Amino acid sequence: MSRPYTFRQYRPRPLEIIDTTLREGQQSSLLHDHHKYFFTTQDKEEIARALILYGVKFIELFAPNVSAQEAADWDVIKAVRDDLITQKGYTFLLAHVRCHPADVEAAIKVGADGLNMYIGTSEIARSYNHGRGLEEIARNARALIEDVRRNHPELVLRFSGEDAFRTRESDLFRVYDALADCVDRFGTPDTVGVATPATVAQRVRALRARYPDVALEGHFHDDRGLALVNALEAVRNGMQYIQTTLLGIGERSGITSMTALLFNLFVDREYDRLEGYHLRASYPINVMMADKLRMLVPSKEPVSLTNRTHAAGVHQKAVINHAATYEAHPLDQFGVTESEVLLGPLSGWNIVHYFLREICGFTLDEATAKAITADFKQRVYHLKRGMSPAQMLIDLAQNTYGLQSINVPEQFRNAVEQNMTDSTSGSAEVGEVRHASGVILRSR
Ligand code: HCA
Ligand code: CU
Repeated sequence: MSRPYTFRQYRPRPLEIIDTTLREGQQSSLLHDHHKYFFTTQDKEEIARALILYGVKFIELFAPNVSAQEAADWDVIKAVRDDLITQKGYTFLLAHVRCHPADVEAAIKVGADGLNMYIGTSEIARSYNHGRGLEEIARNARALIEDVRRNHPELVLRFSGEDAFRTRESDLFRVYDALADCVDRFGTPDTVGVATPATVAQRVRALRARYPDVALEGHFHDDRGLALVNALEAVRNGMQYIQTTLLGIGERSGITSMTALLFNLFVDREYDRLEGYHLRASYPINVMMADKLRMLVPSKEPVSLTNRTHAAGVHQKAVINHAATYEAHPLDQFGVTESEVLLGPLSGWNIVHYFLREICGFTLDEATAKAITADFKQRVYHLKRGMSPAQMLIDLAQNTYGLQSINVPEQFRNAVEQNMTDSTSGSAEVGEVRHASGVILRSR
């Protein structure tokens, strides 16, 4: 099969994300169990397109023999990739394959750019998954890989000892020693999420020392909540390829989130590892993914609006003055371009005064603002369904306290609104007001 471009012509960047949202991500219980929903072909197209536009150069897909649908979707995703070559360069589509000729043949037939081969190497995987010994694993893998190399030298080949972090180092070496001269990368998946930053650092260093000519790839599961920190530690110790998914979705609690990893590298000033990634698209890509999962961007995701949302009165007052008081990180550079202040029972009189005066245009003094706030804090607990705290506050101000807003004649309205809202951010929705400081007030 002739290709316009192959891995041999590519010079890998200091950090290459291998996104596996369309492979590992599809194993998430969020799809199967909770939402009883599967990615449509269109979802996959959109995810692939977003990843490529973001700057990802390696996308992992299932071997096409997993299901007829997966096989058909290869062509669709290839078309998306081809469509973006002029704009973004080439993106490698990698097939996740067992060390099995059936998987390998199917992947080659569908036009994969590379093969991500895996087989369990830990004692438990060997006993309960496939029953083979280390020598047999190495011998079979070598035969298969040599064959692929000979017939398809353009393919980029990776070999992973599945459950690598429960595989004794000496056992992993026995298998990897036999393959080091015929693969491009070794994967070291932490299949069940047992690794810690210390074990990751030790493993990466040992593998680098032993196989200086083979690139290393990590894949860290989040069973202990360490997927992010393990990936960071791997990168710091010289691992060049990291597998991630959008929002970190995957089997069980998932793996490292792509934007969380890149955001942390940025915070730690590892700028050279961020070459080619469109960081400002981080929040939008998270929103796109959350949307597909029919949820909000999770609150634990570092690149989230939650991290720029303030509910406590003390925080709200300070953020209005100077957002950095409660926002330490450059989230605007990751596409979270506004702070959010939620009006609610924890809001203080400062924000109520600010909202009613600056945003709604009421004339009121501080004493009235304090009285309204006290009232608001009681009533907001009994909010009627469908009414927002902001509506309640306006209602209170007008009907209980008789506040008047300045009545601006029609022909001047736009000019005044421009003063009160940030003209650069377009029109504000009802119950949502943008302020020139970049703070957005929203009541939900
Ligand atoms: C799987 C297991 C895997 C494979 C990772 C790899 C893991 O779902 O097949 O191929 O490197 O976590 O070990 O995702
Ligand atoms: Cu996995």
